[in-house]
Amino acid sequence: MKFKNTHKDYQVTDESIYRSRRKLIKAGLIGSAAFLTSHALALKLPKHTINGQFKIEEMTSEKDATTYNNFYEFGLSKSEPAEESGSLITDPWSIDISGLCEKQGKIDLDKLVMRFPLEERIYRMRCVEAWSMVIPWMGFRLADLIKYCQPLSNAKYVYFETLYDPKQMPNQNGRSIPWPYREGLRMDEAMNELTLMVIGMYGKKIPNQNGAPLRLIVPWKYGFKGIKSIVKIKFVDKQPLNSWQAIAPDEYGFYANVNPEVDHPRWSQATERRITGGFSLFNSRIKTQLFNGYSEYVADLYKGMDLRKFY
Ligand SMILES: Nc1nc2c(c(=O)[nH]1)N[C@H]1C(S)=C(S)[C@@H](COP(=O)(O)O)O[C@H]1N2
Ligand SMILES: [Mo]
Repeated sequence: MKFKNTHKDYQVTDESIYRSRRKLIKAGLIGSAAFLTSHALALKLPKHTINGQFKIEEMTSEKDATTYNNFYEFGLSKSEPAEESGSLITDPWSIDISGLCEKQGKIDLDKLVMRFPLEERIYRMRCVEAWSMVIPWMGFRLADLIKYCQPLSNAKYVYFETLYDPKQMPNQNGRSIPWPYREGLRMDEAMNELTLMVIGMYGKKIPNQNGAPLRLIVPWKYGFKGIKSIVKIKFVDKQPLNSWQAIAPDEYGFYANVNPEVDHPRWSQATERRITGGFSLFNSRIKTQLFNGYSEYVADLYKGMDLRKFY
């Protein structure tokens, strides 16, 4: 796969800064290492670095990534999240930390974000429905947050919950999912360097429909693991039941690792429709990669595990 200019979709407000950055890249001075962006590039985001380590295929346009969504709290169609999520109030926002850890209680998101290094990373996102995108996210490592929480030695999993508030999330009046939306990761998956807590995308604050103000991104897993609008993080000793597994355990497991060889009972996972240049039936079908192409970072986590059994 050829790397294309990762910033072509950006609203770059300061050409000169952009050009000097390109010069540095050409000179090999920053290469794949992270470096500080200017305020111009950061737009309304706090200061963060751009981690070029994960350069991949052509990015999905900002428009597609922010208008073709799954966020059942606002409706079951792909367009409703963007249309209906204006009612969600994301500031102020606090996260409740509990369970098997030293740090306990509510913490203001703004204060939390200030504690950790922020960086942008471009990741593939593969939905279990067999479409995919390439999106520049911005956030901090879940590993940093976990260290801050000081988990106890018997904490084996991290459990997450989305906000439950039918006034702000109108489809929570419906019964599609036993609300709130829930997810979980094994501790070593949560600590993996790829696992991000995301607060921005495309150089801006993350929009409501994509999970504002804080969501999880686990790029080697199916998109449904990437729980949105998180209000609760709990350290637990038993594998938590995630929403999709609770609804249809034969179709959706706890691990949900992207795997072209383990089909969904109702469709193949061998290929995916890559959404670039607008969603259409003619989007290119590409081969799905094991762990969504991130094997080198994550394959060790599953050594000796039967991936058909632990889907
Ligand atoms: N709270 C919540 N989180 C959620 C979902 C949801 O319905 N509710 N959908 C999931 C699914 S199925 C996918 S594919 C991704 C979609 O993220 P995106 O809309 O930012 O592309 O969010 C995931 N996180
Ligand atoms: Mo999904």
